[in-house]
Amino acid sequence: MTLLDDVSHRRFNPLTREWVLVSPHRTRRPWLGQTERAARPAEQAYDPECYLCPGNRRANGEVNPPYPQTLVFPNDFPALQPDASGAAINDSGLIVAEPERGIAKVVCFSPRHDLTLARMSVEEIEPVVKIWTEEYRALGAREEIRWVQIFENRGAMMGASNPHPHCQIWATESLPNEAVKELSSQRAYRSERGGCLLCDYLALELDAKARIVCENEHFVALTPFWAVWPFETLVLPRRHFGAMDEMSAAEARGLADALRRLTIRYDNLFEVAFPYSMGFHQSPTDGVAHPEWHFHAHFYPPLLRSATVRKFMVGFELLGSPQRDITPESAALRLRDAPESHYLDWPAAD
Ligand code: H2U
Ligand code: ZN
Repeated sequence: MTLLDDVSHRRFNPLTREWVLVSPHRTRRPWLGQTERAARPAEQAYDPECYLCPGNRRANGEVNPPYPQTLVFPNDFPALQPDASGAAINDSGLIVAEPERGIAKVVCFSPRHDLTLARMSVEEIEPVVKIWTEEYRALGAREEIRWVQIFENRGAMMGASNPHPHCQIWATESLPNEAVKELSSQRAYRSERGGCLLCDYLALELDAKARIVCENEHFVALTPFWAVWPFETLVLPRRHFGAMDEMSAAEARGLADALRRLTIRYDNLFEVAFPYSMGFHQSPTDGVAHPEWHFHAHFYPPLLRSATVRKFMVGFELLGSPQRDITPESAALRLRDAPESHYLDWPAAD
């Protein structure tokens, strides 16, 4: 890569078959634009105003039970309706719409309002992985559900409505855009080259080492060669499988451990509760086998150069292609160099 270290270039994303423009020579430009307030972790273990804390009332009037570990409930403001019906519209292939059935749920990771994945132990994250697995399996088994999207918006900057550790699940009748792109790329790769796109990619990255952030026996977190967001990462299992319900107990624990290590490094980068959107891409649940699909998680964090300066997707990025300044290699180096003990646990400096 040395040849491209200091020149504008574009990189190819084989999962989406899209390009990202990289401008490494531009990293020193001054910033006089908008700054954000640094995200501070919630301080109380229980917040009487929080609709996710145990014993509190939600918007629909229901009271949360005194849950000891995790809590799953149907989203009181669901973006999808299970019984959406009506005639599809198709006017000359130009004005096209169809009803979309689906289910939306909320999952609380912990009864503690002040925790985040980075502040939870592996033993505390394991039940979260178990709930994700059960929900993927149960929702995916429904005849009308073809895609189960588990995602976490963390931090007000990413639109999270509440610091209480939680994620959402949207299960849909059709495959969303990203799933369609990734499915077609993984299928084409398998039929043209005989192997798995992400298995082969992981082997290249393990060999190159430049973009590896952290790893354990079962999972590897890396900044993909084609990353768009400054500190974007991809979490990949070493073994080829499509979804959480194919994980062994050791792999489930390995996933909990990988998520913990990665989110601690994120928080330590700027010593803030690092905002991000993350989610899992698992095999479609459309009733056919998916030998091409390699389970993975994407982390898309918006912060760029400090706790208060974020990246915006504007201008050329909306009208052309996404663009980045710092290279994925330098982002990986900074994340790799960040300690694996959380900054809030560091001894106070005198
Ligand atoms: P976000 O933090 O990612 O916005 O997720 C919180 C979800 O919780 C959001 O989708 C739901 C919102 O609709 N919610 C309830 O289901 N019940 C409530 O009492 C408040 C919020
Ligand atoms: Zn709470």
